[in-house]
Amino acid sequence: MTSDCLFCRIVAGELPAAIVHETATTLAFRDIAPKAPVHVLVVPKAHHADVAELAKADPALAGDVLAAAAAVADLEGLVGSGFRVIFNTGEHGGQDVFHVHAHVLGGRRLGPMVS
Ligand code: DGP
Repeated sequence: MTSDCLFCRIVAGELPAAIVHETATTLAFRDIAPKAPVHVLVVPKAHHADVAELAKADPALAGDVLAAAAAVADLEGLVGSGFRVIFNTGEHGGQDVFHVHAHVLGGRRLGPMVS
């Protein structure tokens, strides 16, 4: 837990979020500014800055995040139609919140991946 981290504070229950899925190691909640009909963020409960740091520090936890992203897609009814999982990473990747999170997006045909 990092007290100045927004997503650590959501994990700790200090800030509200619309939670859709939880495991022992991960939490999934709806994005506050959705870019698609379904837009859920999946985070590890432990603080890691980005996916590169997470994968190096704790590969099993990185796998937990991916498994949770797939579970969210299933729960939200996206598996048949398709969906996208994105880890924005660093400045050029457009990352704004430096607690690693997978965006799970779906519910409509998504546009080009890179802009
Ligand atoms: P990124 O740019 O990849 O770091 O994505 C950060 C996402 O976090 C962005 O889509 C908006 C979302 N977000 C920012 N603040 C909050 C918040 O307080 N609650 C929730 N649920 N989502 C937030």
